[in-house]
Amino acid sequence: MQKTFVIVKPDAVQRGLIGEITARLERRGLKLVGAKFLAVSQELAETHYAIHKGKPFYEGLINYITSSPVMAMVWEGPDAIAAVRQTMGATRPTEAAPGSVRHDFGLEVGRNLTHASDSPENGEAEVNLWFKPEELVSWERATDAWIFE
Ligand code: D4T
Repeated sequence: MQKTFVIVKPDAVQRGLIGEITARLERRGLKLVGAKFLAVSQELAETHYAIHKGKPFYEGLINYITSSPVMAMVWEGPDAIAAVRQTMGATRPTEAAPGSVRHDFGLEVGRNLTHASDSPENGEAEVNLWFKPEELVSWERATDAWIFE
């Protein structure tokens, strides 16, 4: 089973969308295995977005993610990385598929509501960056057999 890392970003938290976004992932059948509500430090933001350092939008991105609390989560499921990115929609809300989170709630790439890991390697690295092993919960869900083949 694959794990993926999700952030409900400051704009989505401020807009009261933690429940809406979480509900969409739950409804899809993904399983929550870790969650925490936190203020992102400058250091954590810079490590998480290290790949974007030097790009024109980098400073704005760091300011945005550290501006207000976020909800960080780990979700599990078959092909969870692809499934969650599909639920979130394309990075630019105006390119996101109708019905996706970014389409339904967003307009601008710099206020795109969520983050979701984009590869198994990044997923693993991001889970390890944001969560200690003991903060992840391995659990049996009563509906697993009706969702996972
Ligand atoms: P995140 O990482 O936030 O889930 O976004 P994506 O994985 O969908 O997209 P990304 O890594 O390409 O971009 C990271 C982050 O930077 C912001 N951004 C991106 C921006 O403000 N302007 C831009 O032109 C781009 C490409 C949005 C997401």
